[in-house]
Amino acid sequence: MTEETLSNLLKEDRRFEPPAEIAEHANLTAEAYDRAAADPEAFWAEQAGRLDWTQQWDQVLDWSNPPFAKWFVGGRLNAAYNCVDRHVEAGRGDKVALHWVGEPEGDTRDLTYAQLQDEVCQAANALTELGVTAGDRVAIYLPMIPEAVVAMLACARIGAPHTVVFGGFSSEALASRLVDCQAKVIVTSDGGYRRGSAAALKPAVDEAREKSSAQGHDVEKVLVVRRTGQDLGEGGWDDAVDVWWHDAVAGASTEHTPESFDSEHPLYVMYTSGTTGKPKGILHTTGGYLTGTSYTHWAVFDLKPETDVYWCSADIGWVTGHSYMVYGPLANGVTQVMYEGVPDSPERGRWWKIIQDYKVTIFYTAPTAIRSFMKQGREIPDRYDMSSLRILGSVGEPINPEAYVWYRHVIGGDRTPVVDTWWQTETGMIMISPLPGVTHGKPGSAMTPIPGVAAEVVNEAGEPVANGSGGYLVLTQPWPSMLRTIWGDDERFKDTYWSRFRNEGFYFAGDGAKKDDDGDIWVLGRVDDVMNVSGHRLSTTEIESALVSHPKVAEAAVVGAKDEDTGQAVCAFVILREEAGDGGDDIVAELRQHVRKEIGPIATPRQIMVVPELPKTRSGKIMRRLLRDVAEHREVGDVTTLADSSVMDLISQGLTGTA
Ligand code: 6R9
Repeated sequence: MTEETLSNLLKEDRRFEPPAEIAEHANLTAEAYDRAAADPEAFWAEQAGRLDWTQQWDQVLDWSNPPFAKWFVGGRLNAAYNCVDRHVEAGRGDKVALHWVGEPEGDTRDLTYAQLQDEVCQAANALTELGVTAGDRVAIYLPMIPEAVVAMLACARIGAPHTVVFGGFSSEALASRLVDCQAKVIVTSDGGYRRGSAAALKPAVDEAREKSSAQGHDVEKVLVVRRTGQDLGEGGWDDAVDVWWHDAVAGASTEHTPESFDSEHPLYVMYTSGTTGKPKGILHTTGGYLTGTSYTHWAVFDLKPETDVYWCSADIGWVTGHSYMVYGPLANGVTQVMYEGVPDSPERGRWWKIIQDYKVTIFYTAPTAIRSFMKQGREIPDRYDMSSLRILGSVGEPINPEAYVWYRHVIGGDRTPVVDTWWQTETGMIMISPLPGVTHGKPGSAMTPIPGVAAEVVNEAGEPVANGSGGYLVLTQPWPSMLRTIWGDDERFKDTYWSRFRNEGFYFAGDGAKKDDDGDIWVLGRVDDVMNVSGHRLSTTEIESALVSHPKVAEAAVVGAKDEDTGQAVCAFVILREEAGDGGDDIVAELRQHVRKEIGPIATPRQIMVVPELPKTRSGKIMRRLLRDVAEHREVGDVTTLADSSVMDLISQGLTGTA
């Protein structure tokens, strides 16, 4: 990214001071930044002390063979023990670990830490009985039900790395993951609830198993939770392979002695899409990952485990569900909410009602959700009492300043700091974020690396850019929860993340970013989302934020489409706010004029299409590749990772009558 661009976002000058009550009792204060920078290893050793180790490490970091790191070398621990048993042993067995809220109204379940311990032990015994031993991989393909958490922890307890596959993914996507990590067992359910009706899961597992066998890998057992009770259909059950959870797990002993594993023992593999077709299996290991997630969950959300009620709306099939619904929060022994369904079923206030009912104090969600609530208008959240909230978090994409301010104002009643947290599947933990009691909020900026983390924005030559300039976001020092490799592909690991700035030894995140005049970081999205219009580099985020700042616009996605004259041209897809109706006859001209005014003539969209929905992944990332297909009049490509695959049809239908 060059200097001439990306200046519009930085005109954003609203600032929010940390509230006095939070600052006064903050878990971390400003001093932590310097202390951590002065001696990172000592700082991380201190954070590792949050966990219970059965054997202390001999060395904090072994970085003798970069980029292959080892953290807390020689240390031993059990991740599930740290997330569950130790809280029970400390007398907190009766504390609620999960307030689970099913999608059908009234279908709720509270699990205490003691109950969670019993179920995890039972599931660990059942998996062992099915032949799973330490090192074997277990695939988990479940809806957002407590058994998903139990299954993950049971795997961790017996040292079997799990790979959770989002329940909305196709049998094809599941099969490719089964084959890549050679999963021995799958944990799934008959189905799950979505918008009030039961949707089958098990048939997709059967298909995936067949596809996997055709590629030479046989899954041995499938453990099936009965969630919906739906008919499995003809041939829908294979006695040689399929086992009911309620038989195998509920019948198992609640006694299980956790074994200690090496700090570097694999904890899980999480697949994330790469720039090429084949998804990358990101490997996380035990001691460093748990240290990183528990520390950041405590520091970034200023967690008070005794009194907070925490809710992260992410799906468990996404890394956020792993780090900030399972491992971080449970290691910290907090009470949290887990919700099965979609935000707007059976009614649009569902999320806000959950916050009201459970008196949620910390809420963590994605910009895409916030923008869709903006679209519906504030009357809906205004019906609920959300005064319990004290901290709001955002993750997954750059949060547009308008969405940030709306979130703070409408959901947070103008009291709550918003922490815009930048991180990745690969980083395992939050890396760049404000600290709610220390940093003032700047809408749209993730601010600075948290204490213990070293990040920079560099130019092509790997040199830090000056304040006010843009470049590539890199991490300049190893961190405990860093990915260890791509499963089975060390070369791809080195190429993807460590080759671009090989000489400097930097981790290349794949994101573009800018430092403002104060040196604070604004993440601008993936570097491949940058357009080149008549030789000017424009970021999609910048134009999208300009569009979202128009009062009639709720969401916008911008892509660069091939253009004979300008190389690429700006094409925008917008969703209007409900109160804007159809936007009026001149809506397209009005929005083009708005972008022109906000950024400049060069950024004026060639085309603006008003659409009812945008194609997104489950983690809320807009799939611009598909929109580019539309903009360039191509057949729409692979949609298997879309959260809702019907969206592309809606968009094509909605395209009549646009400029
Ligand atoms: C946790 C997660 C990682 C990519 C990342 C970046 C984008 C995430 C962001 C953000 C701007 C933030 N991203 N958080 N961009 N501001 N606060 O999302 O992991 O699914 O692996 O995605 O998401 O582009 O590189 P993952």
